[in-house]
Amino acid sequence: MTRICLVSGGDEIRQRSYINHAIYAREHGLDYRLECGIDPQIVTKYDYKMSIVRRLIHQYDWLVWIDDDAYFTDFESDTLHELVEEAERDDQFLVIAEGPLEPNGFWSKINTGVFLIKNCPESVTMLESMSGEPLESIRDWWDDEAYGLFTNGDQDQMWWYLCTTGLLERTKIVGHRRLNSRGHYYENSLDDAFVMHFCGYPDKAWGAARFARRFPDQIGQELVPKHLLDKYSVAVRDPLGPTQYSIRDTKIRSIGAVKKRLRPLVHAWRERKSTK
Ligand SMILES: [Mn+2]
Repeated sequence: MTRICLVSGGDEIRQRSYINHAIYAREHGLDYRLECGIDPQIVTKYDYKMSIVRRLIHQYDWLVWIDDDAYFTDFESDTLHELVEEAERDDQFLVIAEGPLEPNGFWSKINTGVFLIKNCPESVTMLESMSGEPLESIRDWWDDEAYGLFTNGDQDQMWWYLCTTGLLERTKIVGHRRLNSRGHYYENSLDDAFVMHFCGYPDKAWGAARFARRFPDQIGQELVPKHLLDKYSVAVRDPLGPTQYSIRDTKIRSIGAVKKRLRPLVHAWRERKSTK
């Protein structure tokens, strides 16, 4: 049997997404780990993730990384097993989603918030090499038009590594709905996509609560169907109470409104600066 582990973590426990992740893993027969990624070789905040993956890869056949700000929304779907099977069949060592267009215009070729990686020599070499590559030299190589947003982290390092080693050919890049999507792509149903990733949210607990309110009677702030919370004896639910939620909501909305008003000024300033 293929040993698959779902893993998340970082340098601090920020979100209650571990409830969501642990339940998905139990429902689909995956091992699950929440890990602390402290390590001697950390340069950016994203490196905690890569240090965890580097350390665990040897212990499983496949690792599935999921950020702490990404939540499963379709608990029926067995997408992770399906993707491992497809990748094995097609001799691919990495499965990752495109970075879909965000409301602010950002996009990227891949998004490292969720990915599946096989325990094989190519992966081990990639994990060792990519994090050691200075971001300044990757920035020089980067083509904004072709690759999209430069994020100053592991995502750029991975894209650079895949492109410059030819390993892109052995990578499966799937559509965002299949592995790693965003709130504005959900319409009426929690199975409009497999995973909701709260990329770029100023307050992720507020983001999860706000998303859950779009699906009342189906999910709470853990983004897990109620019958599964019951099944796995989850006692603490919806930690952000209605009062706290509305305080944060008002604060975030007013900051958002100010930013929106300032945006044209910032753009004009940037343009003036770049033409100098
Ligand atoms: Mn993330």
